[in-house]
Amino acid sequence: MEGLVIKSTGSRITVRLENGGIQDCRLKGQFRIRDIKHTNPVAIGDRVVLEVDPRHGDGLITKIHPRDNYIIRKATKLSKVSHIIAANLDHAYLIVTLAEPRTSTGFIDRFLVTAAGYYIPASLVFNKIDIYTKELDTLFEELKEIYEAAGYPCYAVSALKGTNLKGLKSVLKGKINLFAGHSGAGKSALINAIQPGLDIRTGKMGVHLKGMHTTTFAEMHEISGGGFIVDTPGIREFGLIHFEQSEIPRCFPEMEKFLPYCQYQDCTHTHEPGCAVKNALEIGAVSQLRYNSYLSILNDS
Ligand SMILES: Nc1nc2c(ncn2[C@@H]2O[C@H](COP(=O)(O)OP(=O)(O)OP(=O)(O)O)[C@@H](O)[C@H]2O)c(=O)[nH]1
Ligand SMILES: [Mg+2]
Ligand SMILES: [Zn+2]
Repeated sequence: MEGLVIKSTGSRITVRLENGGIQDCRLKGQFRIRDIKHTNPVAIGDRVVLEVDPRHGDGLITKIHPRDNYIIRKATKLSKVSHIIAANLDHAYLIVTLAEPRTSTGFIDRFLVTAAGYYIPASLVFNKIDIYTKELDTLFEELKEIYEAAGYPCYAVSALKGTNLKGLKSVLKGKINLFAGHSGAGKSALINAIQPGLDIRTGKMGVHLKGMHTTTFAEMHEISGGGFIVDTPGIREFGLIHFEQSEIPRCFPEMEKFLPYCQYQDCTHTHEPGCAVKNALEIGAVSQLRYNSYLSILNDS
């Protein structure tokens, strides 16, 4: 039988069968021994082959199909072992808010670079617009202009009031979508609003406005009409992938098209003469905000 892994907490794996049924599974021992790089040899989003014992109804995963892509998180920056958050993603959505807890543009850009590093298309969802002040509405408009010009669609929604969910719902349809972002940004609340009836636990915003890591395991939720959303635990920062410095410019889509026109092939777009990226910055084709993020990410890598 073929299935899709929708939840995996240690040794308990939940698989959605092709007929829509749900099957609890274990993983055949050989996978654990073979995969020493990851703490979880099977991940959410994996397409698997399984056998079900007709007597006890126990499922056994016997094969994991090759992954189109996957994103990982390392336990620490230096650790050799990593955890696969999800595999076979069609699209990644960063859920942010300009209210509490405010997401910085530095964090947004690191996420977008990471997604580009994995070749996963990404978008930004600005949540909690019900509590934006006039200033925040204006800030949203400014950021939307910058990010959409860079090639990243932006959505403004309120999970609480159910505002502007229609556009978002239509782009999620039929795809495997990742929802990521800081704890407290409203990832789980937004999934509840998109798919009523799921009743995913959400956090209480009280004294600790930073969010309290309500979601502790990633889980894939089915949306009616087709498609899935992977809810993930909140992330503090991004150290998800190690990039060679020379790979970073291509992860800024709005810079990418200028790269062939730099005078030097190994241009770092910082100080070199005849740099097409700096020229694009001067004429406003690359925004100062995004260029600053580029410098900061280049500096850290
Ligand atoms: N005002 C307002 N509050 C919201 C909105 N969406 C979510 N919240 C509140 O924000 C808090 C956090 O929401 P969650 O959905 O638990 O956040 P999360 O991103 O899933 O957080 P973790 O699971 O910890 O990563 C809850 O108290 C929600 O009620 C919104 O659109 N407007
Ligand atoms: Mg959550
Ligand atoms: Zn250059």
